[in-house]
Amino acid sequence: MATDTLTALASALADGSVRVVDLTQPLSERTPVLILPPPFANTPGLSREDISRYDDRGPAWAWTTLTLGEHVGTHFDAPIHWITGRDGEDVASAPPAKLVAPCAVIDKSAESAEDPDYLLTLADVKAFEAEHGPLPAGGWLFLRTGWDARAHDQDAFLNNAQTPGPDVECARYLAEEAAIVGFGVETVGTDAGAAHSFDPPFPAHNFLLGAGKYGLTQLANLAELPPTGAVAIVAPLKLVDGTGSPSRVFALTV
Ligand code: 23J
Ligand code: MN
Repeated sequence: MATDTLTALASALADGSVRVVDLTQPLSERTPVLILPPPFANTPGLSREDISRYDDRGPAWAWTTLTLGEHVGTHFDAPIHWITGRDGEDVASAPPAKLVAPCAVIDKSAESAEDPDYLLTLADVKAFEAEHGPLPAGGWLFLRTGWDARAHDQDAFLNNAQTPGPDVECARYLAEEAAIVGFGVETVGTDAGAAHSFDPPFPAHNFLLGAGKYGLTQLANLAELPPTGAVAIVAPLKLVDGTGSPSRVFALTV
């Protein structure tokens, strides 16, 4: 029976009736990076240095050394990223079965275009659940805001820290009551740009990571997914003691 399911999936992938959508932003020196206000330290983006480039240092091969923060580009937040989750999982400990899981997509792109500080509320999530059923048990909630269209440009993407995200009550619900394993966004962080001044600060990080759940940022192409029914494949590096990791993220959708 399970074999038939996989055979059917393989056929559907081959004939295109199930599509693979790439939810990953390109990772390069130009990938936008979070900027926290003083006095906080900031992460480097990506930089590269040649080890050799078909030259004296290696005549037939090119390879480079990467420098980048764990939290750069499309990336995964592990529970130990936040002090509330410090006794939880590092990136390497996240079980694969939680990384390949159903995803629901809540679309607040119109609201976010109208108001870049748009806050996702508990009422928004309840309305979504009333229409589409409960958020997927053991799955992901992805917030669509249209922010992926800005990801080619650091200034447009950070937007002077005016970016959408969940409010405190919504973050608490997603962490403590919804049966999801994680929350993913198109913006630079799972929290809104204004969330440093919330109580508690950065509630999505505080509550979700504190509950042992995951974050996922800088997603692309959520517009191609239905509100429910897609399956996410989230692939961070198996980085021992990692607090986060750049990740390749796909979705399977009909
Ligand atoms: C550290 C502090 C605040 C934030 C973040 C990191 C992130 O967005 C992140 O990538 O985890 S908001
Ligand atoms: Mn992060």
